[in-house]
Amino acid sequence: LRKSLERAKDRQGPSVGQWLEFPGYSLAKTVAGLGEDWVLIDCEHGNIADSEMYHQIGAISTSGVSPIVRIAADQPWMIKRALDAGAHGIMVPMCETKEQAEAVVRAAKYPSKDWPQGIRGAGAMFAPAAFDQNGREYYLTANQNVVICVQIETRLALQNVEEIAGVEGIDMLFIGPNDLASSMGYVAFDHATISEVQEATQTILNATLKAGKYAGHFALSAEIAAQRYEQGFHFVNCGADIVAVTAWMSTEMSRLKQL
Ligand code: 3PY
Repeated sequence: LRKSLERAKDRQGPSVGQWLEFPGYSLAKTVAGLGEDWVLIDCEHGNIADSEMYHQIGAISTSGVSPIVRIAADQPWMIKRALDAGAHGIMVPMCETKEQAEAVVRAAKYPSKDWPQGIRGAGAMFAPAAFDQNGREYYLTANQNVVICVQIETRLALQNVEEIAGVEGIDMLFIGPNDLASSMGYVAFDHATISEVQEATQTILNATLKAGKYAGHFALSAEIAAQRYEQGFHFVNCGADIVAVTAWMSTEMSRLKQL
């Protein structure tokens, strides 16, 4: 995951992935063979329970792709579960303050000389395999390898974005455009056409780049993903399982009705 992010920083192509809302080993295994750098397991809005998250992480990581988990909320125990299952990165929704971002970092780091403030408990049984490491190696390298990402998706987060971007240990800021628009009082799905949202997006991107962090943006098509990469973002998805299923099936249904 970090390699793909560095590649994107060198403008050698985006760190690109897909987004899962549905559970299932087979789905994750199928999607993880499509040439992505990462696949995100959405435990915030998806229908993906804790044990399903474990299965999907195994399916994705054994395909040589990085599993990322979007946890449901900024709770240390959720961060611990995702990392112990073997996530290469975590995405934390609705981060609004520097204090919240600092708490996320503490929860995601093992206590060590470099991170004495870390509170992650030792005892990850499945994570080493997801990194192709033994337990000792994993324990020694997780603090450097795991990518910590917070979502900037509210007005308050926008106000505090420079402080959040400056928090040591936060690797990436990821914009959730639907929630950002919603928090500004618009209909979430209209975000792409609202100038206030697009100005906020640029402000967040500028603060992220200024702090030397990775910038991510949600995208549901190759075109949008490419536009966001051109704009300066590093990390973009280019679809989601539920969108792919509904788009393909509804197209075929209407085509059949025309035949
Ligand atoms: C948003 O668009 O608000 C997201 O968080 C992406 O799912």
